[in-house]
Amino acid sequence: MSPPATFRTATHWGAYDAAVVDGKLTTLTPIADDPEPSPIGPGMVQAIQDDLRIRQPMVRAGWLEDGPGHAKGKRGVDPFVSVSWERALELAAQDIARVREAHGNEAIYAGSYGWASAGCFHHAQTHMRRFFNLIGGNVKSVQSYSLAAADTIVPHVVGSWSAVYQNMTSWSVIAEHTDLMVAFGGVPLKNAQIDGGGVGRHRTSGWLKTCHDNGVAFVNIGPVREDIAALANAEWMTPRPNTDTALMLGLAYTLIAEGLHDDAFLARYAVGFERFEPYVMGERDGVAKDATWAAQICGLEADEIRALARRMAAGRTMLTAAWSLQRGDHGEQPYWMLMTLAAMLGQIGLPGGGFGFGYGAVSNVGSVEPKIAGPHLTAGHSPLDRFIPVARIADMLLNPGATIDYNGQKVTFPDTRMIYWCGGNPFHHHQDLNRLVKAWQKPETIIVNEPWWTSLARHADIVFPATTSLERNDIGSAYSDRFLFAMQRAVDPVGDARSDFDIFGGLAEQFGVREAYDEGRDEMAWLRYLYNRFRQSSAEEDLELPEFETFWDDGELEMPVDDVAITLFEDFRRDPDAAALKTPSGKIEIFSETIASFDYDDCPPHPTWMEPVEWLGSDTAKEFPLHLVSNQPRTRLHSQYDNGGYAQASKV
Ligand SMILES: Nc1nc2c(c(=O)[nH]1)N[C@H]1C(S)=C(S)[C@@H](COP(=O)(O)OP(=O)(O)OC[C@H]3O[C@@H](n4cnc5c(=O)[nH]c(N)nc54)[C@H](O)[C@@H]3O)O[C@H]1N2
Ligand SMILES: Nc1nc2c(c(=O)[nH]1)N[C@H]1C(S)=C(S)[C@@H](COP(=O)(O)OP(=O)(O)OC[C@H]3O[C@@H](n4cnc5c(=O)[nH]c(N)nc54)[C@H](O)[C@@H]3O)O[C@H]1N2
Ligand SMILES: [Mo]
Repeated sequence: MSPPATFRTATHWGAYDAAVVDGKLTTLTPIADDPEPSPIGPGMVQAIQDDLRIRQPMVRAGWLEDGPGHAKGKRGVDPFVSVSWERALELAAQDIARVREAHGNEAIYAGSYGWASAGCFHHAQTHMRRFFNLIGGNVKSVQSYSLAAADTIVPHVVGSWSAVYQNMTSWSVIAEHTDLMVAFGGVPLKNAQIDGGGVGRHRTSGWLKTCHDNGVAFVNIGPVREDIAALANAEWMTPRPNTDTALMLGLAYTLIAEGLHDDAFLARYAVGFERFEPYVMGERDGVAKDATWAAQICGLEADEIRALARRMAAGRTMLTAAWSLQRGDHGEQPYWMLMTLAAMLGQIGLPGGGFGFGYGAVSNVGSVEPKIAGPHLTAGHSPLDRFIPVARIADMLLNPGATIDYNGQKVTFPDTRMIYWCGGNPFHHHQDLNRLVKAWQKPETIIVNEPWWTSLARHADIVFPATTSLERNDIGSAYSDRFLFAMQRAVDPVGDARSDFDIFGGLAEQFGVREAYDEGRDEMAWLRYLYNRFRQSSAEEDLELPEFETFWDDGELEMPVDDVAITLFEDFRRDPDAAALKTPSGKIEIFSETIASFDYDDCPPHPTWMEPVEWLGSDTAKEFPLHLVSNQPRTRLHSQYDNGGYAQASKV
């Protein structure tokens, strides 16, 4: 046996060294400098070359025999036949051309949501978009399953979601200044393993420990105790899932009733408190949203709620909510209410006070790492401007031509004849999968690039086998930290798999746009080009980076930049005129005239408790008393590497 060769690689859950013996991947070892490496990485070994890999281009037998448009429930049931690359590319290109000619590019949905793999060149969806942009575009998706409600409500309240996300108060500031961190949905370390594009160093559990050692008290509010690790010794409150807004209203009532809210802050930095307060006090509907009212809805003790409100007002308090809270029915409300509660406490913009979202949701939230946009591939310009909100896919397929309300706009669903998906899995990520399965039979053709026989690949007509990142060269660069990793090809492509770059290159060739698509560069030429472009823009900011070859041989590059220590909205607090928020009033909008103008039944103009469709306080819960919390999995990223060793070992 020859000695193992080692290759550096990067994943959404960290960087590893891959050992390969005789062409076979044997181990993935976390890089030495990562203080809390994720165990998902080593478990990839079992999956990369396993029997679930798709080894040749495959076509659904019924589609091949009867032609496009003959699904009739057979997608996901029919067998597949293997075809050559030449034939597969020709079939796909001919059908894309047919759909464009007969129905226009708006009949092609390539919204293709999903996490794909780390690597700034081989980013699956960017290649797909580069290709479609060259042939007239496609219907795309906007926003994410992660954060769509936050992304929509937060701008109405404080002006911008990205400004909040990118400037979340740093852990170092919390550790130094915060007395009490009240975390709705906790700070789940299981989730902090991950970050889009990678994690150079995992530090969240270290920060939790530092905070605890410094005397920061934690309250974990949610259904799962370990959403805050035992090392932080958090108190635990367990309201019924999906009732956080009611709990926060009960806290708000107590603050008002006991004169603990900050009138001066509300007058100077917020608008609309005077229209929200009567709702809380029950002056309009006769229902006081007091602690007793909240306790009944949430299944808590009223005294617990009152005591927490008093404690929040007594010291420096950081309020935070997990992303999961906005991923439920009326998901806008707990986020709006959290910001309102923080405004009432009057500590927004003070070190260690105010609010934040998603500490622990991914590794970078609160991190002291500077956020750096590393090398990246661009997709070009889309000639077609049609979109759907991402989670509307089943609605779109089932209701072509229907018009829906979306954040004050109208969106009309296109008549989708073709779907192209790559780097995601709707059969993992969509809600109500039975409805999706039904909707999925409607398009004439579905094309998928995938490394494995996932539920998505099994429900396609043409399946292109894609390589994994261990079968190609790339650069690992997460926007969330200062590290760049060489991702060195460790093993040969499994079977006849090709990279998404090669697959779309092959399709571009059929349409006569290959030159525009790949700009005459092969994989390594692209890596050099992207790296050098980044090196040059860094030099303009006086950051000297090594030459590509040095970086590539070292396997890692740490950018010479300092840690950050951010307090969210510090500038706004210091000078609310000069640093006005990007809301219509320039202030925090507790009441939003914009939202009032939408006149939506399910989103009143100030934070409001509305019963969710399903919850444990409803009448149906008497018959069905189990609430299933389908949170993010500890042992994988979504559906990825469920066939890996770590996830498999966790199975019951
Ligand atoms: N019940 C429930 N559902 C949820 C959630 C929940 O909490 N509960 N969370 C939601 C959230 S927040 C999200 S973000 C979504 C995630 O949903 P997705 O991002 O769609 O899930 P993944 O399993 O990461 O899908 C990625 C797919 O890309 C494939 N892939 C990886 N690398 C490559 C590549 O280089 N090329 C190609 N062509 N394919 C590649 C993988 O094999 C995998 O099948 O799920 C959502 N769904
Ligand atoms: N290991 C791992 N980490 C991941 C991911 C993964 O797939 N695997 N996915 C990544 C992605 S794409 C995203 S978007 C983030 C998502 O980040 P989050 O949305 O924060 O993650 P979740 O695990 O869905 O939810 C966090 C916790 O909220 C609690 N919770 C659920 N419902 C309620 C409720 O109604 N009220 C309260 N107070 N708490 C509730 C649950 O106990 C859950 O453990 O995670 C990222 N991190
Ligand atoms: Mo997500």
